[in-house]
Amino acid sequence: MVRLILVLGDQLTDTVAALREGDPDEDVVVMAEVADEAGYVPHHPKKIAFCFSAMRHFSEELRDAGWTVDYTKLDAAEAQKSIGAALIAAAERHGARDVIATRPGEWRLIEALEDLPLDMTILEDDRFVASHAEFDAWAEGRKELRMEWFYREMRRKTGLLMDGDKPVQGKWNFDHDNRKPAPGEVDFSGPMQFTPDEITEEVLDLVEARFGGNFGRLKPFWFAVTREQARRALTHFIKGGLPKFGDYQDAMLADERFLWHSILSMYLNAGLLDPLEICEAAEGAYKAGDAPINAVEGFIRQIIGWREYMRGIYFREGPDYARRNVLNHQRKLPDFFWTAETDMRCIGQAVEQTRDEAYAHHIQRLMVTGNFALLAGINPFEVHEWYLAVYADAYEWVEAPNVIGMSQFADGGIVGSKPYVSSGNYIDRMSDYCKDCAYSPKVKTGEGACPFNLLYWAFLDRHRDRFSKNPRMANMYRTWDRMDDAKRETILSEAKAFLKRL
Ligand code: FAD
Ligand code: DLZ
Ligand code: SF4
Repeated sequence: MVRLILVLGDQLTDTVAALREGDPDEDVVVMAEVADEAGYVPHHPKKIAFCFSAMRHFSEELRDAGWTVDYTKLDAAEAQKSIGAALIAAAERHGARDVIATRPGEWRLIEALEDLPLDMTILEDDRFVASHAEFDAWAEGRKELRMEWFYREMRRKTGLLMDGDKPVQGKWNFDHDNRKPAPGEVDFSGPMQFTPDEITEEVLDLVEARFGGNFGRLKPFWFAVTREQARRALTHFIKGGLPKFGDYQDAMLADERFLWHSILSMYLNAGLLDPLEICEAAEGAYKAGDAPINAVEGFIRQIIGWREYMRGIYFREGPDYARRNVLNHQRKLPDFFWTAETDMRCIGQAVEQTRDEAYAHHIQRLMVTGNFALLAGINPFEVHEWYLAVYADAYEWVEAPNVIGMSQFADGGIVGSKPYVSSGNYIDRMSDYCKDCAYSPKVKTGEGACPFNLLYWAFLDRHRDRFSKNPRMANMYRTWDRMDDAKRETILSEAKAFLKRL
């Protein structure tokens, strides 16, 4: 009897588990654009357009490869509201009961599939370096789940940048040579951009009509939407961006949105690229002498280290992870996260760029918007929903551990051993934002004081019980305690007044 093979919008890989299990001569692939997936958060229009266009292109590739594909467009008469409803309708159309799926990357959808009145087989998504069992075996019994130790296991497992059982050049991590402040000139043109074809144009019209009111600019739309295009974007980055990726990984410039970053996460997370093929391309550049070790090691660490580690944490911690809030932060997300209307230039710039590109790089996400939300005590679930909506690469398995764990410390320190907080000095050192800001990072209180400065000390003071014994934060508490009482009081009352105005 015919079986249905479910392929979701982030499972666009011809070797994804469900397709490997299926038989093109007998089975029917089900792909569906549905209102629930397009609307469970108000996704950025570019993210929806990317997803639908990549899905439509992939369905054509599957047909060319001999599969029967039952594809429903969002505006088709037979469109369904949810993936579950789409599967039930397809089961009726094809007289099927058995469904083979690859495990989705979000708990809500896993649970929805498990509840369906169909015979579901849900296979592990093995497009990752580590399986769930491998991650859990590594994590079991450890007091602290530090990414660096996990990363070394992944280096050994993949053999990337290894010299037998030793890391090449004798060191696992070359971060010491990285993270230089922003340079004056950027000699990389940024990500490869693609002109929309007919399929994408049709999607753009649909997205404009249905989701034009969501936060974010749909056009110009330049993303790759096929594996072949994503491969070209990869080659372009390896040649032009990778050599300086490490040096300027943490730098921020107002007029340079992409710097030497790869802008590959959306393709990787949707399945158009494979993590190992990206890492092997980077390692190849190192072996050919085209990129230095600090760049290549740093880049590979993000993928086989951080990315895999985040996924391990999400699935290990379970469905309640995104709701965690150990610091009991309850403030509402300020409107300027949606409007960019703020006199804090760093935030205005990060939000504007997010609105235009559905992209911001790691340090903008962590040390600008994330840092501010944490210092200001914004409810982490609201922060999580914002990040999930606005970035083209956002799926909960990778977004939640980055936001709830790394950025907001709402998991109590599973991902990070200390909160990522900083005053305005850090942003000033790593960017050119402050020189044109209404505030100054050098001013600590009173007229023109950078809000990050005020909020930073107020955060430490508010959470003294939790953090003052953390050896990595002891210095900051010593500095705070050395200030005279009057100065401390001024800082706290100005921070309070600022938060009241939010
Ligand atoms: P590059 O800087 O070129 O890095 C190369 C690759 O490494 C990325 O493509 C990505 O696949 C991987 N990578 C780097 N850092 C991480 C990380 N911390 N976790 C997982 N993968 C990583 N990444 C997402 O893919 N989806 C998200 O929803 C997401 N949300 C984030 C939210 C916050 C608050 C923070 C601090 C980080 C988040 N990240 C997320 C991680 C990181 O910011 C993005 O992966 C990166 O900015 C993507 O841009 P890029 O492709 O140019 O990456
Ligand atoms: C992100 C997204 C969007 C916007 N729309 C769809 C859709 O209509 N159909 C679909 O199959 N997938 C979509 N996706 C991707 C899913 O949300 C993603 O598969 C789950 O969140 C699990 O990671
Ligand atoms: Fe941001 Fe403060 Fe610098 Fe202004 S002065 S850009 S608010 S860090």
